[in-house]
Amino acid sequence: MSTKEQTYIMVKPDGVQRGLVGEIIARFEKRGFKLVALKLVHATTEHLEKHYADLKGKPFFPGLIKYMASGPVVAMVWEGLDAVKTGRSMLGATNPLASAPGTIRGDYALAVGRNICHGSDAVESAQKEIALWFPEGLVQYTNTLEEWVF
Ligand code: RTP
Repeated sequence: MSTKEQTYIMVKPDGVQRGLVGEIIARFEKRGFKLVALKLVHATTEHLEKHYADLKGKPFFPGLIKYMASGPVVAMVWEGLDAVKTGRSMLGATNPLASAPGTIRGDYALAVGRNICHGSDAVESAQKEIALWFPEGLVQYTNTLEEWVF
């Protein structure tokens, strides 16, 4: 059964540099998700190490942190039916060479180390990531989706 969820979606520094922020937001809006938090952040190394704590032992970890700290990211929370799983399918496979055309990475990326965007991989990790990036909380409001989609 589909349930209303929240997921953490982030445009990585290469996505911001390449001017893909609007495109990524548009895809989530048009799909029918509700934006409940958004900010542009130049994250510290310490903050990014917390976000990627699960990957700490990986050989690509230092390069990943350097890349993520190289410029601002757009941090967002999107809400809607099966937001976590559907958000991941909209992003495409982690390695853009394996991402299907029509996905964000499949349309705009070629390299796993520059794959434009991040999306939570489970409801529990979404909750942790949302708490890490938005300790101030989310924005409460009603829009037409409440009536027309949900
Ligand atoms: P993300 O967290 O960014 O949505 O990515 P993911 O869950 O699909 O993939 P994960 O395995 O958690 O990797 C996180 C990010 O690390 C970079 N990466 N580089 N072999 C490599 O050089 C390599 N593998 C992963 C990617 O930026 C990936 O999104």
